Amino acid sequence: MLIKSAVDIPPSEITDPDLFARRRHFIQGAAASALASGFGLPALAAAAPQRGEKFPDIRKSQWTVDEKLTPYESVTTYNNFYEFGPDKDDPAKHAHRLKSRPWTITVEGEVKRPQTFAIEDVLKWAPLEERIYRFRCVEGWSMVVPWIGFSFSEIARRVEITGNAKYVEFVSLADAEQMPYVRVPLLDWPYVEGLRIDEAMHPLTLLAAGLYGEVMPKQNGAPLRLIVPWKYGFKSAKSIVKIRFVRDMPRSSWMKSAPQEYGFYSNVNPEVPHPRWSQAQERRLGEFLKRKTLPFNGYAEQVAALYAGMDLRRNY
Ligand SMILES: Nc1nc2c(c(=O)[nH]1)N[C@H]1C(S)=C(S)[C@@H](COP(=O)(O)O)O[C@H]1N2
Ligand SMILES: [Mo]
Repeated sequence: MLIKSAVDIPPSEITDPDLFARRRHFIQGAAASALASGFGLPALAAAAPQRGEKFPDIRKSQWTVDEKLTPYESVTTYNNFYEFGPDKDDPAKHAHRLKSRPWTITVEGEVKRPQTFAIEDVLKWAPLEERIYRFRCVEGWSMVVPWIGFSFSEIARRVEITGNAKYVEFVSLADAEQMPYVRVPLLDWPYVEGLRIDEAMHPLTLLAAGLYGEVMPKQNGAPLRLIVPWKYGFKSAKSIVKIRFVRDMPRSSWMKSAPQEYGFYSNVNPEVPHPRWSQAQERRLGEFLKRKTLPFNGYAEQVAALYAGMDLRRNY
């Protein structure tokens, strides 16, 4: 479907600017007509995004890389958050419409104590840590971000998962009143992603509530989003409202939109090209020269054992 394939072509890989322009025009036309009823196109974000509130008492973490940080400005203005539009600057322009308080997160499925938590309570589950992670988008750009959060595994203790919990499904908010592009079939909404239970329970898997010492900017997935640093960025679902522990492998929004391009695992792997471009290299936001992409995004030592015996070309 044209409207879907257009959004995930990395701008850097476009060789035919004319074709790109036509596709963009098509998307915008479709978006405009979908929006015509009821939802006025938002005015440009009033002023520069407000810097967020600081978290007190942030601990340092052992799960941190010693690399040059990507500037706050780049991390918060070059985003993928399709609920707010397909262009990199759409989230920073439109995400001010997101109401990140009050906010609840429902935890259900294969758990002894399904519950809906207020975000304020979720943030008390564990001490907040600063973790500097590499983050690699499937489109070929990457960044190094000081996230604030705690390991997802803390959640299991709260809800007592059963032995039937083999996978975890993460569901993002899909509210057309706040998110204009939820009226546009760019993806199958709500945005859904999934992990195998052992991937979810790995200490590197982070529930992030902030970055650069501050509450999460809305364009980066306020109030709480996932970060799975050894996988392509799309696994890291934003603005999570539901976490489901399930028996069967979830079908993510990206698997539904293009199964031949986006598999369930989506581990960063320089040796397995995306069907339309290589994954051997990446460009750090703000840098000119490309660098080599590392297996598991540089986290092989920590996570490769999770995939022992698996054919990672087939399980991409
Ligand atoms: N709900 C939701 N989550 C999402 C996305 C999205 O469009 N919607 N985009 C994904 C993709 S493709 C990437 S690369 C990262 C981008 O995170 P960032 O904007 O904080 O860099 O968010 C991921 N999580
Ligand atoms: Mo991405």
